[in-house]
Amino acid sequence: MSISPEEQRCGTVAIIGRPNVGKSTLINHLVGQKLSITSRKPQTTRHRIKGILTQDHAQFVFVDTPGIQTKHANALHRAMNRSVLTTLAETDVVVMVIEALKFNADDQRVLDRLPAGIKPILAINKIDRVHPRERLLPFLAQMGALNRFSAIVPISAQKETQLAPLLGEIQLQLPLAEWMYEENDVTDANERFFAAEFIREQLFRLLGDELPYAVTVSIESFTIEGTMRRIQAVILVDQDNQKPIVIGRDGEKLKEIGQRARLDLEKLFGSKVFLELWVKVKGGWADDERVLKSLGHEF
Ligand SMILES: Nc1nc2c(ncn2[C@@H]2O[C@H](COP(=O)(O)OP(=O)(O)OP(=O)(O)O)[C@@H](O)[C@H]2O)c(=O)[nH]1
Ligand SMILES: [Mg+2]
Repeated sequence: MSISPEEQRCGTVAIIGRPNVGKSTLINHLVGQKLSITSRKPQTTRHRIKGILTQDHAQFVFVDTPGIQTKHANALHRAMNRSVLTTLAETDVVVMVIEALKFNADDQRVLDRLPAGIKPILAINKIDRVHPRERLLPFLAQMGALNRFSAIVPISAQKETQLAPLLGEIQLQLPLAEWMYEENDVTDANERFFAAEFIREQLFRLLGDELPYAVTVSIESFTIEGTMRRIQAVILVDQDNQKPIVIGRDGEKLKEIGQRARLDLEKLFGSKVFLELWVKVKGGWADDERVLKSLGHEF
């Protein structure tokens, strides 16, 4: 069925919230494809990532954002927080994600930072962890009493519970506008970007508690040879002593990182991927605006 341009709704939907509440997981499950990397550790997302869903009359352009935080203060984190606030200025709908039964000082700070006049939709995530479900009722009442939200929807992003009602609430706020993307588009990011992100995801998942914050990934070359993608990537670490940890004994760790990232990339691209990984020391990269710019952060 084709929808005439006059009937189309389209808009950007910013997904905001403190670190680790499940923003990226939500986008991936709304769009139906893994685009945004996730981990059990806070501040996994460093870039704004768009995920697009077209359904009936509506095209939702979701924008994943880095968790708003105040604990770290290097140039990377300043750029991350600023990018969230820029997103809000350009956005049609705001969805704020929190964890069920946990509304803490960091959540309050996210609310306090919102420009006056923005009434977000509140998505109360991870309700699969709440037993019995009735325990949610007083929490729902408490959130309602804040009088800050245009709607409140309890969900489980991971189990895909109640995502349809959430989409319904978002759709009510989407402006009448012609679609910006093709009906089947899921993202506007390029393959190079996903290569760097999917490697970074494995660094977050496989490298202990501190190291993920001291590493990043730079794609040195990306070529398509027939149906195969050939990718050369460098993992940048902050200090000499971090390099052997990323490489592991007999290179085992680096091999595992590469294998997992490669499988995810092959799924996303639908083609064979040949991935070569190196580790390099670049002291102070997270405070070097030139390096950050080259990695796609905006200043
Ligand atoms: N039980 C449960 N866990 C979830 C749910 N949604 C997300 N998670 C988990 O919560 C953790 C954080 O998820 P992310 O999607 O990376 O969170 P985020 O808000 O994007 O985090 P940052 O990018 O660091 O700000 C991961 O371990 C997810 O698997 C959910 O509905 N239920
Ligand atoms: Mg995230």
